[in-house]
Amino acid sequence: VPDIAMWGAPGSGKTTFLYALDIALNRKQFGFTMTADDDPSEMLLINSGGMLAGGREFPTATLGIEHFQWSLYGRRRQTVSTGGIAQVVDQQQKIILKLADPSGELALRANLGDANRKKLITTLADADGIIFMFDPIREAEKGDAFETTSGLLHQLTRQVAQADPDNFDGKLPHHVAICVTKFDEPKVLETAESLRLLRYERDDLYQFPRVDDSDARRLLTSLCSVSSSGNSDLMLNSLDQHFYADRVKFFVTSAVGFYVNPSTNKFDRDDPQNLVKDTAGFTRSTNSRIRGPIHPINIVEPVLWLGGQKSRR
Ligand SMILES: Nc1nc2c(ncn2[C@@H]2O[C@H](COP(=O)(O)OP(=O)(O)OP(=O)(O)O)[C@@H](O)[C@H]2O)c(=O)[nH]1
Ligand SMILES: [Mg+2]
Repeated sequence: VPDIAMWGAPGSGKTTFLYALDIALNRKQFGFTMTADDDPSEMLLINSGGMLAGGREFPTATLGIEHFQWSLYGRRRQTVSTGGIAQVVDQQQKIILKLADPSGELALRANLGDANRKKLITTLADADGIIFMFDPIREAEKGDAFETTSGLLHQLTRQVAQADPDNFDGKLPHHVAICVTKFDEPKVLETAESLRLLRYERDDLYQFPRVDDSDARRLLTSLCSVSSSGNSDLMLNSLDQHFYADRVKFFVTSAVGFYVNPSTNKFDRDDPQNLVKDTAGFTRSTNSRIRGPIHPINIVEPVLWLGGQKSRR
């Protein structure tokens, strides 16, 4: 069973991502249902729907590290080869999601001595998959993605190396889903548009724009070039250095998705944002609210991708 841990700056959208998972599974036919394996995970499932969809509120900032475990049950189309003949079959699949959701504060250098930081490093070191959240809004304003990433990578690498020095070859063994969050933000949408990366799916009722996974890295690179510190290209470089390229996949995501114009029941390019903010700038649960029904984008996909990888144990 692959263990998955999350990692990203404060306010990058980790907890909202988790809260949106169940709604995302219900919105689109992924063919998976989700059940909780313990009480806190069940509480999150019960509360998350009510909070995001009903109360239209964001979760509060995470303290320490929260651990959840869910099971996803479903069928997946898979190509199997029997006697050299490839066949597409529907296979029953169960994915156990063991997920750690840390406070982004632990990624900051100021909290190096925090006991939970040690725990975060251990959780990440032991995980098979990592969901890495890159918040383009925070990066444009604070520009600390490189600083927070590289410190953690150094500690993580040391821990993995020391745990198994004979087999360590300089790279981390994890699968990593690098998620650009807040795709619904006008700045991010505009950047994707100017790069001509927006795609529309023919069978999408709402005509939401999307960015293909194969273009996600390009968008991230471009968003990095407008970072306020000018250092975020270094972040991408250090991720490249520490992980195997064929174990990294990029996704462009949004937990709340775009606003649906009630009169047309479609995405409206002139009024896309599904968020109301009281304060300009990067956001906290207290100064932003969700505007309408949520339509998560690329929330299930990274989880299924990581969940489908083999555990190292
Ligand atoms: N535009 C947009 N904003 C989002 C989205 N998801 C989260 N946010 C904003 O980001 C804020 C922080 O989200 P959280 O999910 O709490 O972020 P976090 O990474 O868990 O933060 P910590 O627990 O403090 O590390 C929210 O209060 C929202 O204002 C999204 O999909 N789109
Ligand atoms: Mg959180």
